[in-house]
Amino acid sequence: MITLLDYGAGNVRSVINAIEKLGETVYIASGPEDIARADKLVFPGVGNFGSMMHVLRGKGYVAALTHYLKADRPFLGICLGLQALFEKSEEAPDIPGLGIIPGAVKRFDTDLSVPHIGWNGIVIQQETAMFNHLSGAEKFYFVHSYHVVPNHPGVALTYTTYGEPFVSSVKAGNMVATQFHPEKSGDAGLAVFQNFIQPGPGRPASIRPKTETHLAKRIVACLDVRATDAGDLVVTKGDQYDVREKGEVRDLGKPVDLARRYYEEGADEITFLNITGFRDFPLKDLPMLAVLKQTSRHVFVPLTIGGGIRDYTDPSGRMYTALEVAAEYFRSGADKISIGSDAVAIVEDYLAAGERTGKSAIEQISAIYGNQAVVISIDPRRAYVDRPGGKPHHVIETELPGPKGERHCWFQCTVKGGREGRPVDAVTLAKACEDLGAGEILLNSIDRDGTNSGFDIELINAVADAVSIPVIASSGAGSESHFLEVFTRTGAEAALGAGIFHRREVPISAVKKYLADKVEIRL
Ligand code: 1PR
Repeated sequence: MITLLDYGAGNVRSVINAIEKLGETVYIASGPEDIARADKLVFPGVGNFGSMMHVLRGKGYVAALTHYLKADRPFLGICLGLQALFEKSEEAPDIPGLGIIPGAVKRFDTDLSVPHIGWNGIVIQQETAMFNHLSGAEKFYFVHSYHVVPNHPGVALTYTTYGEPFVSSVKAGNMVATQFHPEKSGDAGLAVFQNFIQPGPGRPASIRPKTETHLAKRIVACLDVRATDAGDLVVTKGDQYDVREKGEVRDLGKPVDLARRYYEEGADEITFLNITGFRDFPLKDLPMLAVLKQTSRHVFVPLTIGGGIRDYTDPSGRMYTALEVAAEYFRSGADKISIGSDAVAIVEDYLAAGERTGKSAIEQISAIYGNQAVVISIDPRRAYVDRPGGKPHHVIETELPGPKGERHCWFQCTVKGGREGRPVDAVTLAKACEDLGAGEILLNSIDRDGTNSGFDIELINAVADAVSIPVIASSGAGSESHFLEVFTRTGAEAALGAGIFHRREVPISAVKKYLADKVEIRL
């Protein structure tokens, strides 16, 4: 049996699912005495270093953990469960860590996007059974803005490169802790758990000289989900956001089945968008939560869910905050939530007030679950103008003239699934959301959605050049070469496809095969 330390933030469900998938039982510690009794302890952490240490102290876990670790008992720390082992972190300079490993946790100091999100390699530095049955060439899923810097390099188990090499896991005796998320790293990650649960006789992956690793461009499969008129929850797909064909909602399959298929085909991430979330209240929409719960039992790559994440008052007058909605999604297996319509309202208020209030959904959710957990889904449409001046928007010169031959355009944000245009542009919105604490931009295009005509390169460049957080390019993928184009002509770190995957026009595996010798990807 594995004891799991859950201090109440983020997605421990996926760690439980991964361990249970391997046939092992999980006992969730409910107090320090459970740590003392554990045979093998897993400590997954997400969110903020300061709030984690605060909760660990408040619940009396610090002494129990320190005692457990000093006795060299089997321990697997994940993400913040690694960072907690160090003396201090730049994320919360006044709050001490456990101090088991001398050293500090530092923020990435790089021109690259921060957080470091996605699949990156490892270079193994110590003999360990933790990587039995692996070659060492696999990629693992990372999502973090801070990394550990041990005083003594001998504790490093692996290095990974993001701008500079950093220590991506440590090992000392029976204590192993990884910055990457084995529970989100597909088969390679499951192998790490298996080796922790019961290391078999397999050959350990070989130690390698310190070489560079590379972050992969991500291929994301997106499932737009809604109920049909008959009330069945289905994956649908629009043409420029119109999901009806001959009056009926297009039904392209069951959400859980499709998500599983895309995982098996090699999707690096899966996104569910509850596309009628703007009018239905998701906490009443239990089937959507059930979809997430079932999916996360079998799918071990990151799951994002969007739709309806906003404050809400139900007919009885009960008020729900966006944070409560997000928390329910995280508890059900989501790694990230995506905010669409509400982000536009938040940014309009922020621009009008000229300062942060700390009260918006973006600020509140990122403060508790970390910036990486908050994705902003933008639904822009091109608005053509004759000339660049005269508009308070980010206007670009375009190679795709408008209906009257206009040579300039801006990208107008919309809400409610494209039904309503707002007076804010996608570039301004993305920058403001980054200021407020968002960790990633999911950049759709109503003009390209469902057209199979390729991504809107001008839109993606305008936004990706303006922000330092990762941008997921979305809308218009129709062939393998469109993915190559978006990765070579823009700074997008991920590209999303929906229709081509649902209609089986091009499988994800074919996209990856096509890209394999041209851009860095995870195979
Ligand atoms: O506003 O916070 O409730 O979130 C609602 C979410 O639902 C938003 O993220 C919004 O983008 C999405 N949404 C709302 N209506 C639609 C619709 O299609 N009628 N879908 C919709 C948006 C865009 C992508 C699509 C890509 C790729 N769909 O999700 O998957 O365009 O498609 P393609 O590869 O087939 O071209 P809130």
